[in-house]
Amino acid sequence: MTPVPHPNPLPACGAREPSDASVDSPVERPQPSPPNASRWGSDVIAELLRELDVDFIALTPGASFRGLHDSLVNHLGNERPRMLLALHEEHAVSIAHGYARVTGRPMAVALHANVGLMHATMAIFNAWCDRVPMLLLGGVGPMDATQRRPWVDWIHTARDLGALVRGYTKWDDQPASVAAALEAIVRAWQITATPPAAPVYVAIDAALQEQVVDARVTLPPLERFQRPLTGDPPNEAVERIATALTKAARPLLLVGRVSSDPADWRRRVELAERLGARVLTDLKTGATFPTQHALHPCVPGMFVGADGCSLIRDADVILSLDWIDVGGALRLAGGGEWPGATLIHCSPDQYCHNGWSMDYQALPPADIALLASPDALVARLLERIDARAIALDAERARADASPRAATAASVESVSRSDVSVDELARTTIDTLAPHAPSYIRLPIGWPGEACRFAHPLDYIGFDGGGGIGSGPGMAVGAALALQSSGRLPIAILGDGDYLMGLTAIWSGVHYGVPLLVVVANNHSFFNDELHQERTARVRERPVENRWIGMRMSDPVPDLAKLAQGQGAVGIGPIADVDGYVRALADAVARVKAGATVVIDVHVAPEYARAVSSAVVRHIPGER
Ligand SMILES: Cc1ncc(C[n+]2csc(CCOP(=O)(O)OP(=O)(O)O)c2C)c(N)n1
Ligand SMILES: [Mg+2]
Repeated sequence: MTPVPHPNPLPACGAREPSDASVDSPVERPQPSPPNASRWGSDVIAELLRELDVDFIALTPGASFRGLHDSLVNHLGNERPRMLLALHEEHAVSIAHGYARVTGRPMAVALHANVGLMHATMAIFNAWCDRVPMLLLGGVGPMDATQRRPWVDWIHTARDLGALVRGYTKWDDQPASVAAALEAIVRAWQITATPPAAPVYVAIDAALQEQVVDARVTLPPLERFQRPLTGDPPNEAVERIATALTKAARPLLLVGRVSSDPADWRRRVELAERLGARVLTDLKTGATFPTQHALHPCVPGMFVGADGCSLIRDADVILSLDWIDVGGALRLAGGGEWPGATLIHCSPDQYCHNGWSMDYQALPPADIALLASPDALVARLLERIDARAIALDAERARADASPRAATAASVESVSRSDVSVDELARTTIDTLAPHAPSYIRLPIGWPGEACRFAHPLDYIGFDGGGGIGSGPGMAVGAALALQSSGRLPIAILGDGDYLMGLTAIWSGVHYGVPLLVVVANNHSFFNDELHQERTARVRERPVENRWIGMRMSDPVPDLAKLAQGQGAVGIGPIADVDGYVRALADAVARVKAGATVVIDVHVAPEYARAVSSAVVRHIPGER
């Protein structure tokens, strides 16, 4: 994701109404230490975080960073960065992930050695795959063994803690002095947000944090340590791409990881319209193109559907704007062969590919490949592509592209006793439409027909790495960032995702974050039921056993009570559409008054049909 100007600046510290959020409560805003107080290593590090303009530092406490913790509270007065207490390190990272998805800005996260970092790993992997910036700070040591307490300092020290996350962070370091720690953090701050953005990790020796530093240890002059400017697409390449696109009879744009700046959004629409190009988007990224536009004929999903595949096969020139797995999409469309279209692939992603993680996806057969910002390429193409030169083709394409019905009943109903997934989707979008909703997350089985996006904030995106349990944390982080946007933040989560990550809701309540979570509760890790069903079918075994080891029943967890037990408003269980409409009305009023609300809706164990056939990988031996 390209960092964009903060779309919804948070109020300056202390600028909110006193009742607005307990983040500003006096008990959490202690007096900072006087300017001439003695300075500890961690004081200088905390001062640097302030100079870097770090808004928040999410954490679950740990003694390996007790020095830094003290400096944030008692030296800086818990103001810029402000602490966000999370009940699990995975939530701390997910909160930072959701926040970065909305703002493009890195949040800091403090992680205890070794166990806190171990807890955080899945969420770090999610953030890595999603290419969001994040400054991970860890405590470690003391590395000087003579300073270690017996037992606990030994089990919470590792020689190379960064090795735990090196495969899915962009850079890591374990500096050996306070001055080196300052340099490492400035470097980390540059690297994390330089495209492709990704988390970075700096482990800071507990002994360095707790040593007294003299006046010679000063903050680096940050104005002299600017983030590097990244390369513009070369003129010659832009010229070739413009020529290929204007000559194309059936151009296709695959819009993937692009900026969430509304000006970039408008430029993408302009380019598609000038070219008369069809456009595909998907739900792995946030909203990137108006889904109801006539040039966007297919509904978005996690996978390219049959109609999207036929557009790919039909295209003669394809421009991939950092589409996630363009090689895989082309191979899927071609039934294992590459379709004949000329492929132009613009993505800075190769800069962060490594030998551990394969989230770089299939190698695309790119005729022109550009390691550059896709948004910069679109802007440059608009300077060269003259609408009049291709007006006839564009007209033809527009006439061909017939707008879809807004929703289609494309779900396979299994049970009528609960709300169907289609009913859940239709009721949610219709009821919330007047309230400017921002869909932070949608569940795996969501029908693409229910996605009506007209602005980057209409849909924030998915989890990046397919790590279940990130939903509640990401929802809290994104909702925190959306606070002054005038948007109604809503996350629709699977019950498995909610149950794995639900104590992140406590942080939302504690910090007064207005948020609506709707749990599409099918009492199951249902995605995997589909896998078991297909496996059983191929092996000619009883498919009716697909639920065993999947269903969360006997007892059925009471999701509303689990929310109430953390101080949130919990509504439900709801098992009918009328009840859901009433619950939504109640929830909207409460969220607008500042509450964190969870609605438990019992839904039929089913996915939208197009989704069920796409999520299950082909099984060897299957016909
Ligand atoms: C951490 C983790 N564990 C297991 C999985 C495998 N997995 C993928 S989807 C899924 C089910 C998710 O359940 P839920 O959130 O209730 O969504 P549903 O499929 O029921 O709609 C599971 C277990 C995963 N992706 N991540
Ligand atoms: Mg489920």
